[in-house]
Amino acid sequence: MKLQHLLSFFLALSLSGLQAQTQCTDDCVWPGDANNDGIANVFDLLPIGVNIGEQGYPRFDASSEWVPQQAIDWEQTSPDGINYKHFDSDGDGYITLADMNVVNANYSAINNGSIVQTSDVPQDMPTFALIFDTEEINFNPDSPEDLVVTAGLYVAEPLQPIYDLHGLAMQLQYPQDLALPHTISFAPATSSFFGEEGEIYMQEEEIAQYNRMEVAFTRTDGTGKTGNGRIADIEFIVIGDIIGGRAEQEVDYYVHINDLKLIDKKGNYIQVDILNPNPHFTIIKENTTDTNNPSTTNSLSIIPNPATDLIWIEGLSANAEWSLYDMQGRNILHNSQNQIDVAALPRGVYLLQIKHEGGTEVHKVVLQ
Ligand SMILES: [Ca+2]
Ligand SMILES: [Ca+2]
Repeated sequence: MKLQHLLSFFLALSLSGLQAQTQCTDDCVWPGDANNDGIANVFDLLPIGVNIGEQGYPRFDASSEWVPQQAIDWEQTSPDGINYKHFDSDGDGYITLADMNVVNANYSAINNGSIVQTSDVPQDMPTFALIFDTEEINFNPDSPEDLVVTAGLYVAEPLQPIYDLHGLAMQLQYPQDLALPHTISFAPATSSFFGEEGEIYMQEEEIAQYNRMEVAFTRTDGTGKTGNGRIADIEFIVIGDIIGGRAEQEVDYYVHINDLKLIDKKGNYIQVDILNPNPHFTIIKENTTDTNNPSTTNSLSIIPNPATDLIWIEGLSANAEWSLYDMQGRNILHNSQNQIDVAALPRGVYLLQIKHEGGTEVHKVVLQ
């Protein structure tokens, strides 16, 4: 620490003591918003991860609360112009894994993501792709078991590797009508050039209200890795009941890469060329003896939808039963009556699963 910084540090300490009631107004630290874009989410884990081990001025009166906090500028600034004080989420003067926990604590779902630009990218950019391990999967409506489909995240090509990759964060949009909450999970890939489990800090967040998974992978030892290939595995579970209740013979399961950031060991963001922003696989319902059985299609009506107080299930047979799930996958109500009292439930989106003699169908219900 240079003498002048030391002096200004103690001066600021005494000033901040005098101005304890004054709100921070200029270049304030919001604990967890490391990249200073207004919210705390997976993308903030990248600059923290790159700079683990760095140290600077602690914040006076530091807290991890989501309030703007006065902080003295550190001597270090990232390549994109962010002062390192923003990476010290908890304000203790050290950038450590503990600062990532503050991102977690102040996690926000507000940002709906920016659409990834794929046009006008230079030819020499490293590539990025989400590739499903299978293009088609068969589903037997007679024994509706859950389907498991895996995919990989691939970075760069053998002749055009990515250099010094330190971390990656992305938002993945999933189909609300096909993916129930908690049916998508990520893991570092084995034998990856980027590193394996244990070398990599991974955090995944589900923003069920926006049908979105957010994930970050960051190395924690300050090094970057050069190479190409699969760096992460993704597992998708498709609940058999959902497919069994649909009329179509083929159902496409699309995901969309909403936002993506890669960072190198020096904190520079690496631009990549996303090969396919809308990857998908197709679920093919096998022909069974009663393919034209109308009762296997959605035959019931949910009235009204959106609903406020009461929902009626029109056409519900005597021996049918239903379950209402919230978007966290919790079973809220279960019954067999043809009316549902939803007046007391929090407003939002729910999934109504109805089991009847013709099969199972799932309806999305909105309470407003
Ligand atoms: Ca942020
Ligand atoms: Ca810290």
